[in-house]
Amino acid sequence: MKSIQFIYKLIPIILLTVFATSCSNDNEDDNPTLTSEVDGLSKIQDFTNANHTIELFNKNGMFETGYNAISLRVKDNATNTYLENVSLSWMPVMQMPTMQHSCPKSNITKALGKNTIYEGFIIYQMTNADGSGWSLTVDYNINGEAYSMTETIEVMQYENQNVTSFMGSDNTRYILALIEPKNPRIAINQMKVGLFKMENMMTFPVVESYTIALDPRMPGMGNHSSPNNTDLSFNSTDGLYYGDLSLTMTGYWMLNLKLLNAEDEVLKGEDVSEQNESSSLYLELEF
Ligand SMILES: [Cu+2]
Repeated sequence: MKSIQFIYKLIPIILLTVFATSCSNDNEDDNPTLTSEVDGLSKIQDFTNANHTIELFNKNGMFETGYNAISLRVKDNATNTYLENVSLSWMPVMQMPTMQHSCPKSNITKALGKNTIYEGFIIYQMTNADGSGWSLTVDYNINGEAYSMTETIEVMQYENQNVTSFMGSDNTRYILALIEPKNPRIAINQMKVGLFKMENMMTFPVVESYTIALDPRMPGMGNHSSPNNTDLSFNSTDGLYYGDLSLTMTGYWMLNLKLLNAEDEVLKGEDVSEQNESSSLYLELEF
């Protein structure tokens, strides 16, 4: 009797093992634990040289203008294994008719709780209509040995203005990008924004300790606002700006903004009023 009970208890474990094994066999990778580290992510592109393949992933499987959270892993082509001790950095470059420039980007760090996944973000402030213009260089170091790969990438134009590049009254060029809400709801949403200044064509450091005043409006509905919004303030932990965004209904919202420096001087943007429908500094959101 006891042994039969034992077998019954074992059945779900046996089924689970068979299921998990058959699942991983369907996958191109032999090791099921490595495969699971990219669950929920879609491949954007592979960068390949004789030694390694760098695999780039995000949620949508493509680069778009605005904020891109990106996951990477590095495969040793000879052993077909993913490497756990790589230091990586990257440099996106857009080739324009008369010059080239980069864009805001983070460092690349090991993803929390993962063995083979590295992550960071890139904020593409523009692209060509056909997605062309950008290349990405990834420099990486394995056991003291330096490598580099450069590939052409495709950056598609996102449908709404989720990033904006503008000149402040202080003669500094800034880039402002919407990061959250990713999935807006009828509620008070956490709004998260990245603010960078264009120090030169290739360098875009984080701007600290400014304030971003927020006035969301629905232009299609008498330009009404919403209650309980808060201005965005700087968070020194992650270098991004946070505030409350109140969305009272679905549809198209214009997030009117004003950028104020640490001395509370307005660098860009205007108040919305009866006479002035919108700010010259804004982001868009539709849900
Ligand atoms: Cu450009």
